[in-house]
Amino acid sequence: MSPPTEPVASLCPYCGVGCGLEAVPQGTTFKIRGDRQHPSSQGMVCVKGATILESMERDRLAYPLWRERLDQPFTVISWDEAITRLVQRLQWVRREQGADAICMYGSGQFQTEDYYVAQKLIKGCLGTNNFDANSRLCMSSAVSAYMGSFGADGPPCCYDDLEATDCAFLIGTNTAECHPIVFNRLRNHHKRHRHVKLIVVDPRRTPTAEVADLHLAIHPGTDIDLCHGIGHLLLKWGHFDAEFIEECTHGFADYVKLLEGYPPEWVADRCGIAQSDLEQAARYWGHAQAVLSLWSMGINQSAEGTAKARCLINLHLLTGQIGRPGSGPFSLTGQPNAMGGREAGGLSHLLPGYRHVTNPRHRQEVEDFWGLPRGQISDRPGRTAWQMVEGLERGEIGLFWIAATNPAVSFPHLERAKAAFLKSPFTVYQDAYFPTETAAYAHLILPAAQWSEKTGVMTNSERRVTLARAFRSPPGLARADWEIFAEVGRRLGYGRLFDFADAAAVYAEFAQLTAGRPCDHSGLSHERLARLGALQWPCPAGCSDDEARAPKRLYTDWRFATADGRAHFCVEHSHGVAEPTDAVYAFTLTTGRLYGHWHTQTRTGRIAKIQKMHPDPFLEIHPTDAANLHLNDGDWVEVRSRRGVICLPIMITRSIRPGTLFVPMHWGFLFAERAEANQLTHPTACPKSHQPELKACAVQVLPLRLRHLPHTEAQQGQQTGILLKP
Ligand SMILES: Nc1nc2c(c(=O)[nH]1)N[C@H]1C(S)=C(S)[C@@H](COP(=O)(O)OP(=O)(O)OC[C@H]3O[C@@H](n4cnc5c(=O)[nH]c(N)nc54)[C@H](O)[C@@H]3O)O[C@H]1N2
Ligand SMILES: Nc1nc2c(c(=O)[nH]1)N[C@H]1C(S)=C(S)[C@@H](COP(=O)(O)OP(=O)(O)OC[C@H]3O[C@@H](n4cnc5c(=O)[nH]c(N)nc54)[C@H](O)[C@@H]3O)O[C@H]1N2
Ligand code: SF4
Ligand SMILES: [Mo]
Repeated sequence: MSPPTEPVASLCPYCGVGCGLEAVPQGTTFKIRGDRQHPSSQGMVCVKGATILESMERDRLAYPLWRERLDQPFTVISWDEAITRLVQRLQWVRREQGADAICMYGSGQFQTEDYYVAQKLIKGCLGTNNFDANSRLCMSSAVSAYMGSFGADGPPCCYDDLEATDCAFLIGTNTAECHPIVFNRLRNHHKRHRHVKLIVVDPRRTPTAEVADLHLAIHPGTDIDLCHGIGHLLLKWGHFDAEFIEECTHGFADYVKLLEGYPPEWVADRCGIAQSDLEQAARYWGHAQAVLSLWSMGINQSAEGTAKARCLINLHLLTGQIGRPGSGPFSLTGQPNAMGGREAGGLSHLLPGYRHVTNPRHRQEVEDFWGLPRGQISDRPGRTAWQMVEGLERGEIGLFWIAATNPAVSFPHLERAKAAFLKSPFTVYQDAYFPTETAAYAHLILPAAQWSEKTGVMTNSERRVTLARAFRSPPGLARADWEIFAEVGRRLGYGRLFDFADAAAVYAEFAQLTAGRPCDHSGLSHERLARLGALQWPCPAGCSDDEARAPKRLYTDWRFATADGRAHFCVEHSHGVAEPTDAVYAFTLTTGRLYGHWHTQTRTGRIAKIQKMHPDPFLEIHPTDAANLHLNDGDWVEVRSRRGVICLPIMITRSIRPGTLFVPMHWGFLFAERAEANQLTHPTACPKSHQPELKACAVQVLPLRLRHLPHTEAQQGQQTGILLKP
C-alpha cells in the first residue's frame, strides 16, 4: 500500500479499554500517540499502546508453512497449496467424521469482520457450532451473568460514569495495571473529589488497592459471601430502593431470605477481613448517590463465575444503582474486541447479533439472512474451549483450527491440553508471529496480517466501536483473517456468500444483521465511523449524527430484556473454590497480569523497554509464609499442584495475603524454563459459563536449593522444528 501522508486514526489493539491512537507518518515509519478526539481515552495511552509499533516487525510470520508430522521441520508453501490442503481436509473430515469433528478456536483479538466471516463459514456453511474463542477463559461469566440478571448480554455503563460516580467498587480487577486508562480517569476523579470513595476487593494489595479508601483483602473465592454480607447490612440499615425493587425486579423475597444467613461476624470471618471493614464497605455503598462496580477476572475466572457476577449485580438491584449516571455493574472487558466477538456470535452457543443457537427463531433469522436452507445451522451448542481438548483426547476431532491465540500457554492444565494437541491429526494455526508455543503443535501455519496492516472495527468495554484502518503493509504474504476465512468459503463452493469487496462490505453485512437487536450496529458503517469517530451501540439505522455521538447507557428506562421486563435477583450460595487447600497442598495459588506484559508475550516479549520492566517470572509470597519455609527473597522454589510443577524465584511481599501465592501468566516455554502458571491450574469451570477457574488452585512450595532444570521444552521445540525460520 502507498504510505499515508496524514495522521491515521486507529485503536490500541491491546486491552478492552480501547484507547484511540493516531499513527503519525515520520519518514519511512510512524510515531504512535494518543488520539485526543477519542471519547474513551481523550488522548491518553499506557506503555503498551505507546510501544506497540516496536513489536510489529520482529519474528513475523510471513509465509504459509506445512509439515506432514509434528516431528518434521516446516517447509514454506504457497497460499494456493495451503488453502488446497485445508479445504481438502475440511471436506474429508466433514464426509468421514461429520461437521462436528471440525473445531475453530478463535480470539478476542480478531476484528469484528474476522469474527463475523468465521461464524458464517463454521456455523453457517459447515453447519457446526464448534467455534469458541479465548473469551471463554475471559468474559463468558460476565456474558451469562448479564443474560441471567438482565435478559441480554452487554455492559450497561459508559466511561463517563467513571467521572460521575461517588463510590467505585472494584472487585477482582487490578484496573491500574490491566485497564490503565480507565483507572486514570477514575483515579483523577477520585483525587479531585474528597467525597468519592474507592473500594478494592482483591486478595492482593495491587497498585489498584494501594490508592483505595478501603481495601478488602478477602480469601480467594469468597466474593459471593462478601456481596451477600454487604447486602445483609444494606437491607438491615434500610439502604435499599423499595420502589425500584417493587417495579423493576423479580425474586426479591427469596433474596431477602438468603441474606438473613449472612450476618457480618460470619461473613467477616469467612472472607478473612475485619468486621469493621465489611461494615465500612456497606456504609460507603449505602451513603453514595451513585455506585459504580467494576469487575474483571477475579470474578469471571471462577467455578462459580456467573453466580459471583450476578451476586454483585444483586447489590445494584437492591439499591437501584443502575441506568443512571455514575452507577451500574460494569464488567471491564479483557481483550480489545472480546465485545465485538460477543456481538458477532463468537462463542459456541451464540449467533451474530446476540442470538443463541438454541433459539429456533434466531437460527431462522440468520439462515434466511445468509440465504442458507432452514435447518442448516445446528441447534446444539458447539464445543467450548476445554471441550475441544476433551474431544481431541477422545479422537473425535479431525481438524483443529486455532487463530489469534496461543493456547499452548494460556489453557489451564497445560500438560493435559498439550497432550491433547499432540493427538490432533490436523492442526491449522493462524497467527502473526513465529515462533509461538502453539506453533509446536501445528501442521499447517497460516500467516495473519495484524493491527496496522488490516482494516476493521473493534468494540471496547463501553460498547464503543472504533475503526482501525490499515496504514502499513503486512509482511510477506500475510493476509487478514477474514480474507483467509472467505477464501476457504469460496473454495468450499460458497462463492456467493463470501463475495466481499473489502472489510467495509463485511462490516456493512454484519451491521445489517444486528438491526433491532440489543447490540444494534445498523446505523454504523466504516464510512460513518471514519467521519464521526468512534461511536457506541445501540446505534440503529436512521439515527442522526448527534444521536449517534451522544453517550449511551443501557436500561435508563429500567425496562430489562427479560421476558417480564424485570431484572432478576440471583439467589445462590457460594460453593467455595473447586480445589480447596489441604495439608499437602496448603497454599492457594492465584494467577494474573503485570502492567507491561500482554498475555503470552508474542508482542511485549519482543519490546526491549517492556522486557526491562518485567524481565523474569516470579512467585509472590507473604513474609510469614517465606519465614516458615526458611526462604529468603530471590530463592528458587518448586511450586507443585496435583497436575504439574514449575520452578521460579520468590518475591517476598506484604502485598499478598498469607496462605495465598501469585504467579504472573505471561511466561510460556519460549520465554522461560518451566515457569508456566498453567502447569498448575485446573480446568474445572463454572457450570453456566464454562469459564475455568484460572484464579485458584491448591499448591505446595518446596525450596529448590540447586537450580536443576532438566530437559526443557524449549529444546524440545527446536527438535520439533518450531524454531525453524521461514
Ligand atoms: N497489562 C496487561 N493488561 C491487560 C492484559 C494483559 O495481559 N496485560 N490482558 C487483558 C485481558 S484479556 C484481561 S481478561 C484483563 C484482566 O484484567 P484483571 O482481571 O484486572 O487482571 P488479573 O491480573 O487477571 O486479575 C485481577 C485480580 O484478580 C485478583 N483475584 C484473584 N482471585 C480473586 C478472588 O477470588 N476474588 C477477587 N475479588 N479477586 C481475585 C488477583 O489478585 C488480581 O489482582 O486485562 C486486560 N489488560
Ligand atoms: N493462568 C491463567 N491463564 C489465563 C489467564 C489468567 O488470568 N491466568 N487469562 C485468560 C485470558 S482472560 C485470556 S484473554 C487468555 C489470553 O491468552 P492468549 O489468547 O493465548 O494470549 P495472546 O498472547 O494474547 O495470544 C494472541 C495471539 O494472537 C496473535 N495475533 C495478534 N493479532 C492477530 C491477528 O490480527 N490475527 C491473528 N491470526 N493473530 C493475531 C498474537 O501473535 C498471539 O500469538 O489467557 C487466559 N489464560
Ligand atoms: S489502556 Fe489498554 S487500550 Fe489503552 S493504551 Fe493501554 S493497553 Fe492500549
Ligand atoms: Mo482476557
